[in-house]
Amino acid sequence: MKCRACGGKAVVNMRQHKLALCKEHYLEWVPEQVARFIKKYRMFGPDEKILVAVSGGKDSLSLWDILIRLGYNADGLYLGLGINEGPDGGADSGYSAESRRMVEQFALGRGLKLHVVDIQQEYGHSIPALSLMTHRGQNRPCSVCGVTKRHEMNRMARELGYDVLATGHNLDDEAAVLFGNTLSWQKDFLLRQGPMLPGHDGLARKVKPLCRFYEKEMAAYALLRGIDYIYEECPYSVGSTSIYYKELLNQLESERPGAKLAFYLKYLEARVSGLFIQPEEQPQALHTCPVCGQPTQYEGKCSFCRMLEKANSET
Ligand code: Q46
Ligand code: ZN
Ligand code: ZN
Repeated sequence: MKCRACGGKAVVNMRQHKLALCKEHYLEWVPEQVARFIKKYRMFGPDEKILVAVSGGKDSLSLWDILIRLGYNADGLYLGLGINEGPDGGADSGYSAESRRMVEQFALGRGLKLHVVDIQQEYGHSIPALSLMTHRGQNRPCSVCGVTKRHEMNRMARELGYDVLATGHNLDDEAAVLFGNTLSWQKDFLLRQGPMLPGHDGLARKVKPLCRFYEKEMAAYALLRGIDYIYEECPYSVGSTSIYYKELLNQLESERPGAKLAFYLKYLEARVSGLFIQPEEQPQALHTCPVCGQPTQYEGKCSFCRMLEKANSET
């Protein structure tokens, strides 16, 4: 297989794009594509301040690397979830400790600015502890984790004066979410899924510059760039519905290369053509949480503050 750009030995072959590239040209192609998507979906301009949510995985660290290579003003945000299960367990080992090490090493090695919020230090409970206290002893932390991450990412973006919050969701992530929402025609969720969600009522603008890259394309990028990342997934992701949907979509993709990308892109076209958004259905106006001051769709306290209150009443 030869590189389309130089005729040298190709190391990446993207069947869905009918494109094979050598290391050098692949490492140029990825940021060029990201720059194109940033422009196409009007994510942000050259002078805006970007906060990149980094988990220590290949996608978020690659995104940070690419934005810096493209000359953007991008700082990192790491949320310490206190998930210490994993190979060794214990407070300074396991998933959270290892992922934090990866992120800190990445930032330090490149002289980048990293903000760290440790949820346990900030609020008195780790994510698994919050989950146990709010789900009557059941250890299913993903919903608590999702609420907390959304709350903290928005809080930090606003408090620190960033224009936009960027996450490393790739095409496999986005297609799996879309598949789940489509199976049950979750119109509200479908409305809110896109490469760029404008900020409003105290909600930061959110962007996903990697949403058109296959997971294996990002893995290849991280590997070829020599980015050290945490290979393990969060232990609570095992057996999740989203992993099941990813497997189904991978089966489809293996027989029909490009099917996953087409599914997502056709959805984006339908979305802008007004299939989902009727003119009278603009985003719902938000209320302000009286406890933390963050936007919420409920009148009264936001989901995060209600959850924290419940956990504190249990202790
Ligand atoms: S980090 Fe949190 Fe995920 Fe772990 S506890 Fe669940 S939601 S699986 S992306
Ligand atoms: Zn080449
Ligand atoms: Zn609140």
